[in-house]
Amino acid sequence: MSEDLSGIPTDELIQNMHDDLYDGVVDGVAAGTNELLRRGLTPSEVMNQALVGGMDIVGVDFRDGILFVPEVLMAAKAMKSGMEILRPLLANTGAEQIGTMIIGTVKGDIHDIGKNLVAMMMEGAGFKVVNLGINCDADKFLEAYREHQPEILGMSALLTTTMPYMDTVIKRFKEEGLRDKVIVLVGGAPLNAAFAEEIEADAYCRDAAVAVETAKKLIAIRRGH
Ligand code: B1M
Repeated sequence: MSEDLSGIPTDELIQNMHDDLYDGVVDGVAAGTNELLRRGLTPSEVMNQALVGGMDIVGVDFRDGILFVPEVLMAAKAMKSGMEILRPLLANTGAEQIGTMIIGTVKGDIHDIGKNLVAMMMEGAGFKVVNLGINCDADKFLEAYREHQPEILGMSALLTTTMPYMDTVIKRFKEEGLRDKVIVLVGGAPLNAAFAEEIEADAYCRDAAVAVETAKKLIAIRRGH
């Protein structure tokens, strides 16, 4: 999709980007992202409609055994090319710094697209974000807590087999006497509010926008306003 995109209707362009994401065409996704921004779509609209929408289709065919890991990795690479273009736009809203968040994908799990999206949106909302990456064990979260003294600890898990590790992290924070000092937000496709409650996280966040809202709300409550 390196041709002139200006004549393609927006709906069709988004559809083409879904196809390019599905096929792992990095340049096509990057070019489409730039073109949608040029047309005046907001960075969030481009992210949700073109990128997340495309990855949802990949997810369905991955689940159904139509796509396999190598193809999904290519799709992830294409998605990241679009996210890189959006990152500075989402992260530079000039918002006043509200607080600090550490965030990581838990041990055993290497999915990082959603977690990175949450990190970007939190930065855009005025948080300092320390992104700990993937496969984070409890020690890594604890070390980062001690170094950065964040108000928010965010954890992401995309696998039903790794989500229980969030409980391990929270228990370690309790053992170290640190649990009450930090707001714990959790997210990822297999989670829900009941799970968050069960492991005594402060909240489950369905998506990045909810993570931002919830973080702001819980910080305000904690600060007493
Ligand atoms: Co994987 N994978 N994957 N995968 N993969 C899933 C998660 C799966 C649902 C696919 C499926 O079967 N339909 C399935 C899990 C099934 C289950 O456990 N119930 C699965 C599987 C099985 C696997 C492997 C085991 C496959 C294998 O090897 N046989 C393997 C595991 C590797 C491991 O982690 N140890 C694996 C590997 C991979 C790739 C490496 C190929 C690649 C990851 C690349 C990368 O991330 N760099 C990959 C991908 C891309 C997916 C799917 C297709 C897409 C995930 C994604 O990026 N979505 C996924 C299918 C799906 O989820 N529908 C799938 C887009 C992203 C924007 O959404 O991550 O949900 P999401 O994030 C959202 C919210 O969930 C929330 O906000 C985000 C933005 O709105 N959120 C948070 C997420 N984290 C948050 C943290 C917060 C708050 C909100 O903190 C406060």
